[in-house]
Amino acid sequence: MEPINQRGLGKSGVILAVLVVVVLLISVTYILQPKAVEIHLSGSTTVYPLATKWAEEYMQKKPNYKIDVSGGGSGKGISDVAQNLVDIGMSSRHLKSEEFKKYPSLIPIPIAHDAVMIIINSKNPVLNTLLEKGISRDALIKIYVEGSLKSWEYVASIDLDDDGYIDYNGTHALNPETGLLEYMPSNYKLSASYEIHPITRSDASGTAETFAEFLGVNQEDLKGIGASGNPGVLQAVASDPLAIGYVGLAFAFKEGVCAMPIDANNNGIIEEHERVDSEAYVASHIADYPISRILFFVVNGKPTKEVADFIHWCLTEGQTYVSDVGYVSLTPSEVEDALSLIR
Ligand SMILES: [Ca+2]
Ligand SMILES: [Ca+2]
Repeated sequence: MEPINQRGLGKSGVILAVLVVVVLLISVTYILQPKAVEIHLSGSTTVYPLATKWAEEYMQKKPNYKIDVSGGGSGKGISDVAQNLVDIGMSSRHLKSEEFKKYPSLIPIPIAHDAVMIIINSKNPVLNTLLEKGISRDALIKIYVEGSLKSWEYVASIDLDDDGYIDYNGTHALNPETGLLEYMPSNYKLSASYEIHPITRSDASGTAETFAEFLGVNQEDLKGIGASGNPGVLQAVASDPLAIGYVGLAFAFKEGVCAMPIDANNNGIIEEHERVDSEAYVASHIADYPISRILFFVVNGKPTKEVADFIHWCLTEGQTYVSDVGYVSLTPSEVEDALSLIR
């Protein structure tokens, strides 16, 4: 007689053994596999392209990391990290004293250098003169803060319409013969073809704060048409021949726009440190360039080991990618100082 029962037991025994082996294999694979790590960043649109590049490179090295980078401006990055909504806030400006007071556990870690650049449309009616003469800090104050200087004709000091006056705004013009600003007739109309269209940032922006500080004011004092993020300003300037805007170095040498030198000391001459020949030129003169700044990662207290490892990599191996994205890497001693903040 066939031992049916025994054979049946034998079969289930084999199945059980196979199951045990499968479960063991799965557990071993699971234990050996590095655990999945998620890191979230948000904030400065200036830092965004650099952080995105770092995230891509790091995730290639460590496939168990998922690093997610979003924009929103420096203000958002700082408040996000302060509320633990993200692991790292990105900022293109120093923390304000009121932010330190409100969130004393925030630690800003320098990650790279950047410059704030003035850009104009490459079809500006007086492009060549502007690129040669640059724009003075005083003129930028009149355009962005006082709102009194409204004509490209005046910035270039060229009487484009040959009416004997260099247009300044609707009621004033510079008489080239007397060199004085004169009241114009009330019906005097500024030529629409020379009217300056200043573009400013509509989001809480480190770029805007840095630019405003250079002009001696705060971001909210800047006049102009609002655009969101560096990409928004770039797009607005590239699509309007009469526009002027300010962006981070990585956004200044793009299709449709030209970087304009700033006569920061108002002496009528564009000196070596004020020139903006190319991205590489500005990068190599960053210490003397009139509007340069440091970019930051901001953490809330000592970061976790995984977040600290990522930041450590950004500050060491990652520095080689900084110039790829258009910024300037830290000096070795700056790297040392930054590393000490996460140890
Ligand atoms: Ca004129
Ligand atoms: Ca100068």
